[in-house]
Amino acid sequence: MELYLVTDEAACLGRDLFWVVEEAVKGGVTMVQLREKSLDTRAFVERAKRLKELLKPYQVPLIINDRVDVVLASDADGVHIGQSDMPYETVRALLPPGKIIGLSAETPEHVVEAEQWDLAYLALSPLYATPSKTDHAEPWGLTGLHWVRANSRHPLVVIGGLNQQNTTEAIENGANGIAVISAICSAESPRTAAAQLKNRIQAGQAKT
Ligand code: TZP
Ligand code: MG
Repeated sequence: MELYLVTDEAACLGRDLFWVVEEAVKGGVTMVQLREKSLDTRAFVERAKRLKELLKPYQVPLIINDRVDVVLASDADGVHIGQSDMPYETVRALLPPGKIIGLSAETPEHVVEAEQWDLAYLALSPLYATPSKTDHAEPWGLTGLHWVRANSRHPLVVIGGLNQQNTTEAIENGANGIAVISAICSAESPRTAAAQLKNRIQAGQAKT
């Protein structure tokens, strides 16, 4: 989850979502989350199956937002849950062994509670305010990121407002990875944008 792409067709400037994802993966994306807030279930499953096939040769894991049933139906690699989705224990009990779970944390209480769980990553949501998610919580900012780093054993992903300008500092300040929608989906070249973000991540890692 070093460079984690979260999909949003509406952010793709009219271009095909599968093309955007494949370009981004060629540029260096290491994990993809299919996030669909308005597709019906059948279309969601079809899209998940197609993405899973697309990502297989690249060995990039596919994570499904919110929906454990879509993970099972598409044989995706795991699920991303938020604080109002199915609770962790229920998700873990429903998933076969080997599937991974990522969780969004919006408050210090969420971070502390998550210490007891087996998570592939904890996502600080949002790091910065972003128009890509209108109902987001109070941003963590770098001060919040510092606190979480000191209080969590999980790999940390930051999401919300990450771009070419602020990626390096997020990594320097304790994030293990960044998750983006618009910095890749809305870029003129998703492939170049991903490659440049990867460089910014590496620059941050070199300073830590
Ligand atoms: N969750 C918290 S912020 C966000 C999500 C899905 C949107 C991130 O989009 P962007 O364009 O990378 O700020
Ligand atoms: Mg959710």
